[in-house]
Amino acid sequence: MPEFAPLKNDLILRAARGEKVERPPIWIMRQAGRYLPEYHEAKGKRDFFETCRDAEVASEITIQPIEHFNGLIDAAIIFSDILVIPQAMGFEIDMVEGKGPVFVSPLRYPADLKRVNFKPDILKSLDWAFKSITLTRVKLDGRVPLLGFVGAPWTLLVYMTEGQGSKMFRFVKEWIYSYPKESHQLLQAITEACIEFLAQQVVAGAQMLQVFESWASELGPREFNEFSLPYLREIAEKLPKRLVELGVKEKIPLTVFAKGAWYALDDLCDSGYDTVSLDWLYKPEDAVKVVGNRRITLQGNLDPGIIYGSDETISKKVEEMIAGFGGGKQNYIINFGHGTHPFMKPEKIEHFLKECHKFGSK
Ligand code: 1CP
Repeated sequence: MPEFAPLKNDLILRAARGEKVERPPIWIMRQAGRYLPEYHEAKGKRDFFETCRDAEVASEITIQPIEHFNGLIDAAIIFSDILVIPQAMGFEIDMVEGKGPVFVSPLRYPADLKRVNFKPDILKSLDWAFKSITLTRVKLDGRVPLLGFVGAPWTLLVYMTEGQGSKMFRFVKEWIYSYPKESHQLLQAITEACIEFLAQQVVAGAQMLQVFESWASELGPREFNEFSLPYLREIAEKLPKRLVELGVKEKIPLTVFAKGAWYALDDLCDSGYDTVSLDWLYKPEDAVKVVGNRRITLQGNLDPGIIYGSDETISKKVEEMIAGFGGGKQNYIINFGHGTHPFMKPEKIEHFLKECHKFGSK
C-alpha cells in the first residue's frame, strides 16, 4: 500500500468504531456534483464516465466540497458511480444529459446472460478507479478520510434489467418472479465483483466504505430477505477476509445504506456492518431503540429536501435530528437520508453544515 500523509481529521473513523467523539462527523451523499458550479467547470463538456476515468479531474471534483465548505465536511467520497461494476461485467452505458444513465442493451431474458462477464478482472477493468483513489488520497494530504463505495447487488440488478432508473420496475420484477434461479446467479456474480472492487479500493487508499442499496424500497420484507439481504451479508462477511489476503492490517469501517428498507433495520444491525445509514422514513429515536446495545453507528437521516426550506426550518430540523440520535457524541454520523439534488443552493447546504457543527458540539 502506498504511504499517505497522516490524518488530521479522523472523526468519522472514530465514530464508525463506536468511540466517543467531540461532535458527530458529517458528510453528504452526492456532496460532489451538479449543485456545485465548480463541478461543471471542472467537468466541462466531457462525458460523465470519461470524467470518472480521468484521475486528475475526478480527484479534483472529489475534493471540491471539502474546499468549498472549508472545514465543515469530515469525509470525501470518491467521484465515481455505482454503475462501474455493470461496465466491468460487460454492459455499455450512456450517460444522457438531463436524464441519467441508460444501458444500451439491458437484460430481458435469461438467454441474455451469455452477454454478461460473470468473472470480470476487477483490478484490470477498473484500474482507473484505483488510480483515481490513490491520487485523491495524495491530494487530500490527510485533511479528511476518503470513502470508497459500490452499488449493492440488488440495486445493480435493477439497472442491468431495467436499463435505467424506473418507476414501475417491470423488468426486474419479471426477472425475480419469473427467473429467480437466474436472478440469483447474477446477484451472486455481482456480489463477488463488489467484494473485489471494495477490497481493491482499500488497497488503493479508501479508508471507509459504503454499500448503496438505493432500490431496496422496491422490495417487500420477504423479497428483501431473498434478493438483497443475503448478498449484503456476504459482502460484509467476505470483505474482511479478502482484505487480510491483500495484506490490509487495519479494520476498515463498512456502511450499508438500504433506502426504504425500514423493516430491515433489525436484520441490518446483525449483518456485519459497522454503520447503518438511514433514510428519512425513520424517526431517529425509534432507530436508536431498534439498535439497542448492539455495536452499530447510525448515519443519516434528514430529507435532503430540507435544503429547500428556510434557514430557520433547517436549523430546527438539524437540532431535532441530532437530539433524536441522542446528541450525536457516540455511534452517530450526520448525513442526509439520500443524495443532494442538482438544484440545491450551496449557501443553503453551508447553513445546514454550520448548524450541524453548532448543535453537534453542544
Ligand atoms: O459526491 C458523491 O457522492 C459522488 C459520487 C457518486 C456516488 C456515490 C455519484 C456521482 N454517484 C454515486 C452513487 C450512485 N449512482 C447511486 C447511489 C446513490 C443514490 O442512490 O443516489 C445511484 C443510484 C447512481 C446511479 C446514477 N448515476 C444516477 C441515478 C439514475 C436513476 O435515475 O436511477 C445518476 C443520475 C447517475 C449519474 C451521476 N453519478 C454521480 C453524478 C454526479 C451523476 C450526475 C452526472 C452528471 O450529469 O453530471
